[in-house]
Amino acid sequence: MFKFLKKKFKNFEEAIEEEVKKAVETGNGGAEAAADEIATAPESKSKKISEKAKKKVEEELRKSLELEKEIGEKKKASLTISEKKLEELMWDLEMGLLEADVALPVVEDIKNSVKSQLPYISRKNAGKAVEETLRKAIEKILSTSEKNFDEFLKESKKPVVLMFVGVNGTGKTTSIAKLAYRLKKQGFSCILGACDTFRPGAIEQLELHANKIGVKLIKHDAGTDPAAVAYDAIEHAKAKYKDVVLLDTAGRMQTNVNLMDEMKKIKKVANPDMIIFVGDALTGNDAVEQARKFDEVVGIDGIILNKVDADAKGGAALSIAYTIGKPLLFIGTGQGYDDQIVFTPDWMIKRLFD
Ligand SMILES: Nc1nc2c(ncn2[C@@H]2O[C@H](COP(=O)(O)OP(=O)(O)OP(=O)(O)O)[C@@H](O)[C@H]2O)c(=O)[nH]1
Ligand SMILES: [Mg+2]
Repeated sequence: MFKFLKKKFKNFEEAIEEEVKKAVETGNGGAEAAADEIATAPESKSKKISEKAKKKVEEELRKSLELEKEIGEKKKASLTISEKKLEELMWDLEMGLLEADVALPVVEDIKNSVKSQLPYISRKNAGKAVEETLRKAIEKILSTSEKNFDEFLKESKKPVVLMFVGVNGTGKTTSIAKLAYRLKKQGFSCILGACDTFRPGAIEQLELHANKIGVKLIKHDAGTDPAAVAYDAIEHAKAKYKDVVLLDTAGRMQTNVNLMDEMKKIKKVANPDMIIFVGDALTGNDAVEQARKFDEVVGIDGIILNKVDADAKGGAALSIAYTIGKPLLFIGTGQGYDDQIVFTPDWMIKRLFD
């Protein structure tokens, strides 16, 4: 998982470390050494302060502040890698991220964060320091995903209606089955609505899952109006005091106007509490573009990204929430009911750096 992206980050860390080492060996690290020397000074200063503390506290404090400023300036001047080399390494990083299917705005953000922090990196443990800088940049990017789905569900008025949308084959039906399985285990009662009346076999596919998991399915005949199925599923849930309605919909290309219109109709009738876009991690930037289009047409509230188990690159998982501005709620890591993980920034950061 995400091997490719992980490697790109590692390469960058190692390249910076290598360059810093070279610069120190050839004697270009003087300013950095001076800064390191000064960096140890506040401790001795503070000892002095404690000795003469009573009278001179204010005076020392002022000196300390000046010293801190001085360290900052020296550190800034301490980068031992030439501007040209740095540009070269940044370029390699940028290309690596693009190859890993990281979306352009995310690449820009990472680049800017790293660029602004690099001048402060100490020559000691430069690789580790660069990793820390990258981690911080990634944390910031992933912070869009800090929505807590479980809290949302607990707090929402029942029945909570969830509508799943996305292009063909991204794993909508499987995601619904996984989520219903999870919710049932948590003690929520679920109703599945078979609103994919378009693709032959789609109703049977969902029915099979419903039977296996042990949840109720509401269905009409193939070819009928999916909005009517949604309506019935919700009415049923209200009458039987069920907690959650999960509406499957037919996969559609974001360019298919008729099917996109049909989705608007389902939305109008169902008035869902959450529209969840389901994407396929393996499609990289395309998944991000699809999410953007679905958001424009119908408005999405959250994202599930599937097939992450087979995704060596990692760009879609890193980029999708930040680019669309909607949280990545779950990721699919296989075909089994248990293969759905709550997405957290920490989860991804661990996989990229540990
Ligand atoms: N490896 C892996 N396969 C997955 C994952 N999620 C779904 N799949 C597989 O992807 C295929 C398509 O899944 P579906 O759930 O039918 O996709 P869909 O979006 O409902 O497809 P349509 O109804 O045709 O639009 C199935 O073979 C799933 O088992 C995942 O997280 N990892
Ligand atoms: Mg389906």
